[in-house]
Amino acid sequence: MTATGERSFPEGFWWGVATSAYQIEGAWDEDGKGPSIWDTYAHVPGNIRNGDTGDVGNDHYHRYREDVALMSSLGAGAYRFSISWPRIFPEGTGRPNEKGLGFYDRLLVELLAAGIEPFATLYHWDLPEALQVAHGGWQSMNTVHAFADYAGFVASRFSDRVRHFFTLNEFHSFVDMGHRGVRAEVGGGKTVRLALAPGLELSDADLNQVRHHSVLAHGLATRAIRERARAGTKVGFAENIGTAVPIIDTPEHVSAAEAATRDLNAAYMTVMLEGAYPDSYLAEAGSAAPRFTDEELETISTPLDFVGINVYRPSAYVEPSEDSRGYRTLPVSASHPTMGSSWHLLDPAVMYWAPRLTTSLWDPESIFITENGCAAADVPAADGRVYDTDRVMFLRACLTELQRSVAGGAPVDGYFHWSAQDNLEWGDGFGTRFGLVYVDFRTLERTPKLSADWFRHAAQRNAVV
Ligand code: GBH
Repeated sequence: MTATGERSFPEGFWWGVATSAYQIEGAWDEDGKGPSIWDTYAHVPGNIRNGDTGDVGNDHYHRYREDVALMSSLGAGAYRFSISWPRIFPEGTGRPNEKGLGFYDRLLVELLAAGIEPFATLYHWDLPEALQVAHGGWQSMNTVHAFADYAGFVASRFSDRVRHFFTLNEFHSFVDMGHRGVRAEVGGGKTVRLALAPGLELSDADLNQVRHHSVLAHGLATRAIRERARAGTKVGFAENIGTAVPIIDTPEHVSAAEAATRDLNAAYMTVMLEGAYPDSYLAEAGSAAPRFTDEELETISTPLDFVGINVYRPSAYVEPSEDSRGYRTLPVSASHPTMGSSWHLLDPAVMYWAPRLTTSLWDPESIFITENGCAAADVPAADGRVYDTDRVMFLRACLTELQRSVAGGAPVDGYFHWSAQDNLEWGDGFGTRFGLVYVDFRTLERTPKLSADWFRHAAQRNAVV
């Protein structure tokens, strides 16, 4: 079938689904788990829509067997999940909690028996509350060192079964949204304000220092994992890359998009992959610039086995300009379409440009699309099925663009759909659904959606279908 051949992915391409601990596990205070900053944040009325919390979540902690079976039925060959730090170290440091480790042991048994490759994220935002209280969380180097110790310990325990570890998920999100609040542009000059736990409002200088601590934590953790894991264990990060999409595919416009993408990611991907903060970032920060040493920059840019990028939307549209930056950011049209989340500007082309620009800017050995997906107003129809035609449209369009990027030479080795099932969408609560599988949060019954059929066919044929 020629049509399929032209639209296929390289042999060995991973088709996966993704989740995170706080969003699905529930069992928030079971088996010795300590509270995380998300438990504390969610328990304050007003922080999460409808007063939803992750206390029970999807009850994945008890239903993981059914959930792995569901992933199998989706044709997933890989699963990206996160490990809850306060389940392993209830206070953030100290003695490991064997019961918490036992949960991930059981999950891994189930995944490996199903032939699903586990990819583990070590930090998906659920910082042990004890570290927030004692040290101000990521404001302190104590947390940075505690994270590296935890990462090395987890790798020593699980690297006989887990071959890929992601250090931290979405630096820009948990740092900027958690310590200041971020405004995302959604067209027509409108913005939406986004916040995450711990819900702080730091000064510029303090925020820049937290940013620096987060990338330093990544570098130290990478080294700790390499020291303590089995030889051959692969390490990288997962970042929600800020992507500048060029309007036209010409060398001049692409150069402008490269310069803008490098600036958009200055405090995170750029410093991790280049080992230096861009001059423009430091100049703009002025006296609020982070304090750092050359040795820290070297740690932050420890060579990686792969780069993980979460790709949802363009951060900006740009065109070339004569000024020193080399690009101009364009306003977004008031009628630009969005998907089911307030911030989710729709443009499938970002799935072409994010891997292409990552490759031309930083030339990584390997790239994973660690997240991509959309929220939709999923409602079971009279026949019990969920007809998420908009998610199918989104998936097909994004994977068409990804296939084009890979065919053009971007070294992408896998795609993880966010999410395996509906779950607690942070401040948006359970009402904002990202799953391929519908979850009734009253009964916790799971039902695959129409998009699950699409995903299964694509995964089985290793092609856009
Ligand atoms: C990811 O967040 C998270 O990793 C995951 O836990 C979450 O459930 C999922 O995606 C769906 O939201 O990009 O210019 O709008 C990514 C979502 C990234 C959305 C940062 C808001 C703000 C800046 N967020 N984004 S912009």
